[in-house]
Amino acid sequence: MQITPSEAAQLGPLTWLKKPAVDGPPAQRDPRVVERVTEMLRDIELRGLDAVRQYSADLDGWTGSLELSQDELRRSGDELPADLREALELGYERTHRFAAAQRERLTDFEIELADSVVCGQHYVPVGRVGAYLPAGRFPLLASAFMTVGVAKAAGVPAVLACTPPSGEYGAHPAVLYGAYLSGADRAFTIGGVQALGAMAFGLLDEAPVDMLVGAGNAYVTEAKRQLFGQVGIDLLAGPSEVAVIADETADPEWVAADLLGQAEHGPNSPAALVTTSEEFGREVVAAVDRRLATLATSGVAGPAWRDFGSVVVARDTAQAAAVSDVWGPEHLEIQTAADDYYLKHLTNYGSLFLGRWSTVAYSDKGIAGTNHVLPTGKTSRYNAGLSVSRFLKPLTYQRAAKEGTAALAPAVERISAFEGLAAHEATATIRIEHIGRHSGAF
Ligand code: HSO
Ligand code: ZN
Repeated sequence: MQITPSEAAQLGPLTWLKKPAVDGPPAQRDPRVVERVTEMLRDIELRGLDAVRQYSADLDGWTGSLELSQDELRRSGDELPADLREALELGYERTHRFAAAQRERLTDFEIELADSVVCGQHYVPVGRVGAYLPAGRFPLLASAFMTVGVAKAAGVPAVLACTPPSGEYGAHPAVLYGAYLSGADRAFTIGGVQALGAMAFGLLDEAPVDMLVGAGNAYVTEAKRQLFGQVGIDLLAGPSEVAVIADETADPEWVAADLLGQAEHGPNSPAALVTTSEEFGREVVAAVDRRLATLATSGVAGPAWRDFGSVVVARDTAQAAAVSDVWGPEHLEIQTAADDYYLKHLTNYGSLFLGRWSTVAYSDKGIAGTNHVLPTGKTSRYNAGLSVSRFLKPLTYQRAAKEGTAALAPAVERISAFEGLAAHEATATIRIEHIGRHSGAF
């Protein structure tokens, strides 16, 4: 749980039943990664596709074709077991329906702020988006729904998808099937920094992408950070996080299972329980240890829990909510007798899972429908997860008729004159004078 000592002091006395072995948040931005990514991006910008091909061969062992045909994309599902294909189709469909519902609720509007002066706002999609679909330690099959699919639901006309090869076998068919379902316009077997560079520098399509989205390893995240500005991004994803607020009405085994459900993402994935019951907290600590003894991914989840796992007892619901809000975890589960209190009062989290029957993995896989590209590392203070609105620009416009001049021009003249901006002032004066000459003063 990422809470600084001074934040902890402000929260009042807390009982820690389990403290993380590592003091402070997971390390960020290794300088060697920063330097390597800078070098690679410079090289890719300079040498173009030759550099991309060389990195693909050297780093990923891939010398095959970079682009997949639409036919290959369509046929990627043929290689999958039917039940997996159906599960993916369900994930795409639910994620798409939620994104489409978000889109419908973003409404354009016009408002007449003064007589004959209308201001308006309309949503216009970003033109070209590049999505990175990771397939490293674990291929996360729902990533395409969350990025490609949501961009398409927003109306983005051109969406490219890049996914790394698994050695000589090329891109993972299940990842490709996700991209196909999500409506990717073009798909490429390219991984890491070279994928992001190729999309951002316009090496894969007729123009550079306007925006890069999707999570990846430390190199991918650093490449997005360095390219930000030149292109837009969704967010910079750090290690996946989970917090559970639970009381004695929850089942300690379920809570332990849910904590480990994200701890297995990586050895520096924080997982925390905040509880109002000390006895319940102790039961969860014991249950996590028991489950780790047989968990297939305990090699990752074990160190994650040891180094970044926390169990904290809060004195009441208000303090539990305050503790959670100071961290603002990526995923937050609530399993208490007062779930609605938390929904009403919490302000910082990536996505909220209310009640014991909601669990993070339901959303992770796209089956629940909400997005799994979410803010980490305390960035939920100012950021929300990926949604259609990120791919839509709320563009504003105004339309003033001649009759609106009285409501606009005199005040603009006064302000411009005070600022000493004579040419600004003249843009108002010239209109006032026109009316004075042609139809008398207003
Ligand atoms: N929890 C990850 C997403 C994911 N996990 C997909 C498994 N599959 C980041 O929110
Ligand atoms: Zn996950």
